[in-house]
Order: sequence, then C-alpha cells, then structure tokens
Amino acid sequence: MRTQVGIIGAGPAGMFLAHLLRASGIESVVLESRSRDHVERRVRAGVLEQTTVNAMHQLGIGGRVGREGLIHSGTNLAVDGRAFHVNFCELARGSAVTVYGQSEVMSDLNHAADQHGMQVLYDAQDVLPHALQTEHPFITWTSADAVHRLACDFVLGCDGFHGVARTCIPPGAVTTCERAYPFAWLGILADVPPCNHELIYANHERGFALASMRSPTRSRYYLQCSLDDRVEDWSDERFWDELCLRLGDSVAAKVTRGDTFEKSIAPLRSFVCAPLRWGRLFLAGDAAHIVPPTGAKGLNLAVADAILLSEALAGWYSQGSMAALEGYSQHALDRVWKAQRFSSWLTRLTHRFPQMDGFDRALQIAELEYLRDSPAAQAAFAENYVGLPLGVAALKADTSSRRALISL
Ligand code: RFL
Ligand code: PHB
Repeated sequence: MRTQVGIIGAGPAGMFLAHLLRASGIESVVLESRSRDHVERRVRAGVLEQTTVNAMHQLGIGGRVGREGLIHSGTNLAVDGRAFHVNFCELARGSAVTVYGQSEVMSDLNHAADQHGMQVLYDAQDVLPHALQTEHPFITWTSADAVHRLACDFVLGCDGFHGVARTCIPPGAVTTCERAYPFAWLGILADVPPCNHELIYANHERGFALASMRSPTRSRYYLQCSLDDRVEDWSDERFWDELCLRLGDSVAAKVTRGDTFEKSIAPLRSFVCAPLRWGRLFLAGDAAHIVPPTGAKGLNLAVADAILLSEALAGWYSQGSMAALEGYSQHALDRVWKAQRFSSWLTRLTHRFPQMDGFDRALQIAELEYLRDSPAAQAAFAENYVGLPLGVAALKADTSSRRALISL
C-alpha cells in the first residue's frame, strides 16, 4: 500500500491533518489503534477557539458547530464563592470562544471523512514507523493476524501522549520538559441544565472546581481531587455536595443535581518535546505537548499544529520547498510555549497545592483580586483564553504559507 502522508492516530490532530491535506490535494492514510466508537465517545475538551471553528468552516464541516455550538463572549472566575466576570468581546478584539464537545468535533470530522471516502483504518495494532531518516519511510501494523505495510513520503505522529511515534526518536535527538501536578481532575457529565450561562473557574480553599457545559440541557463539572482518588470514592451525592461547597452559596443555589455519567479522573501534566521533527517524522498535538486542561488549550493547540503542518506539507508538494517544513517545529513551539505559560499560570492561580501555606494562598487571592479589578490584567487573560492569533507564528513563515494561514 502507498500514500503520500501516513498519519498515526485518528484523534483531533490526525483527523484535522487528514482533512487539511485533502483540501490541498494531498493523499493520506490514517492508522488508529482504537475503534472509531472509542475515539468518538471519549469525553474531553469542550472549549473551541475561533481559529478551530474557522478551520471547521473552511473544511466544510462547520454546519453543526455553527448551529449547536454555544458562543461564550466571556467567562467567570471565583474566589471562595465570590465570582467576577471577564468579557472577551470588550477586551480581546471582539473575540469569543465556542462551547462544543470534542466528541461532536470528532463525529463531524469522521462523518465528512466517510463522505469523501478518506482512508482511516481503525483497530490497527502494533503500528510502527520505519526508515524515518530516509526519503522512503514506511509504517507497519497488524490486523486480524496479517502484517501490513504503508509506504509514504512523510509520517505524522498524531498518536497522543502515550503513542508510539515520539518513542521512535532516539533520546539524544529530542529534549523533553515535563511537570506533573500533585492533583487530578474528577469530571462528570449530567443531563441537567448548567448552573450558569458561561463557565465558572472557582478557586476555593478546599480545591478547584469548574462549571462547564455541553448544551443547554447537559452540564459538565470538574473537581480538583487527589491523585490517589478512585471514581468509586466519589458517589454522586459526595460530588454534588463538594461542588456546591466550592462554587459558593449563590452559584450552588442554581446547581441542578442529577444522575452523573462519564465520571472519570485525569491527572494534570505539562509536557513539551522539541524539536517536533526527526527526519521524515513530524509530531503534532498531544504526541508532542500536553497542557493542563485549565486553559482549555489542548485540542486547540492540536488544531493549530495541524494547520501549520498541513501548510508546510502543501509547500513541499506544490513547490518542492523544505523551507516551511524546516520551520514547522519552531513556529508550532512558539505558540505551544505561550499556551503552556497561560495554562500553568491559570492552574497555579486556581488550584490548592499540597504544600501551600498562608503566604501562597494570600498571593493567589491578591492575584485574583488584581485580575478582577484591573482592565489591563483582564485584557491579557482574555487575549490568551480566546487564543493567540495563528498569524503571530505565521509572520515568520514564507509568503505563500503566510497568506493561507492568515486567511484562517
Ligand atoms: P488524542 O486525542 O490523544 O488522539 C491520539 C489518537 O492516537 C491514537 N493512538 C494510536 N494510534 C495508532 N497507534 C498507536 N500506537 C497509538 N497510540 C495512540 C489514540 O487512540 C487516539 O485516538 O491526541 P490529539 O489528536 O493530539 O488531540 C489532543 C486533544 O485530544 C487533547 O489535547 C484535549 O482533549 C485536551 N483537553 C482540552 N483541550 C481543549 O482545547 N479544550 C478543552 O476544553 C479541553 N478540556 C482536555 C480537556 C483534556 C482532558 N483530559 C482528559 C486530559 C479536559 C480534560 C479532562
Ligand atoms: C470542558 O467543558 O470540558 C472544559 C471547559 C474548560 C476547560 C476545560 C474543560 O478549561
């Protein structure tokens, strides 16, 4: 089997890349180790930056996000039950974010892939890229006891943090930076109306809480919990009681309780690998970097990588130029580190750390009160939350890439 670009992983990074490449007339095959159902049902991100929504429209898959996505022109932060509002529209070039679940994004990408007859192979086992330092890389995998081989020009590692692609790079050829946080997020879904029309990020002395949503009738809530906690430790009753305590009385009065589902615990991590290229292998999305979910940046970074990498590959196929491909890693990482900075700042500002003393707590409160009272601080928060423009990185790209990127 032969294609132009072999993609490992059918999550957001892999599927956006497959669609963006197709839009530039470049053929790809996506190899995914899990089932399609598993990938579509995974409950994860909920907040899309405008760049992500624009990319969906450009690919012709923006119909549903346009109709059903909830436009949020601001968000709320709270400290010990006292909430304040940050207005994105006023502070960040009229921007907003769209609340639309990752599983809906995946469903839209996969539905369009079916319509276009794109090649996405699920349940591919033992996926392994080879000959990455040559001009003729290939990928092998097994299914139903047969071994398969895909010859290609490039391999894109979009297989998430635990994937195989990054591990193929010899340790001396990349550097990695990592920070594991000393807590996790317990997340639930419940078919009850959200407690507020916009999100609430709550700092409470018992720990962080987040009120989010998927639709006017489906709520998504998170609680900071211990790394040792198990889902079984958290009955619905305990979850709702703790959530109400951390959100404070006035918000708690608007929380509708109900049966929860998709209860899961995720540890928080920051991770960056550099460079994002080794020979003919390019990394994108969580395979290359992880941010704590507090800033809602992970999926959006995966899409930004996909846009930059697809433009660079389009430059190679149309002009035979390696320039943009050589610049991809630096362009993507410039943006990744800014998102990393924002996400870890917001995590430190809103969570309870084990060794925190009165001084640390007073600093958190002072910083949140500064954010509440200072239009300049709010403008910086809003600019980062809605997403830095892709054009910042693109300014350094070559002219043809720049024009295409800025149009997104
Ligand atoms: P994914 O989604 O992990 O997809 C990788 C795919 O690769 C497959 N795979 C393999 N395939 C073949 N061979 C192998 N050896 C393979 N190993 C793995 C996997 O099965 C999978 O299908 O990575 P990708 O595409 O880079 O996308 C990243 C995003 O999924 C992730 O960053 C976000 O979910 C993060 N995130 C959020 N991002 C946002 O932008 N906004 C949010 O509001 C937001 N909220 C969140 C989040 C992540 C969370 N968790 C669970 C960590 C909330 C939470 C709780
Ligand atoms: C979500 O709705 O899943 C969500 C929202 C905001 C975040 C993280 C997750 O920062």
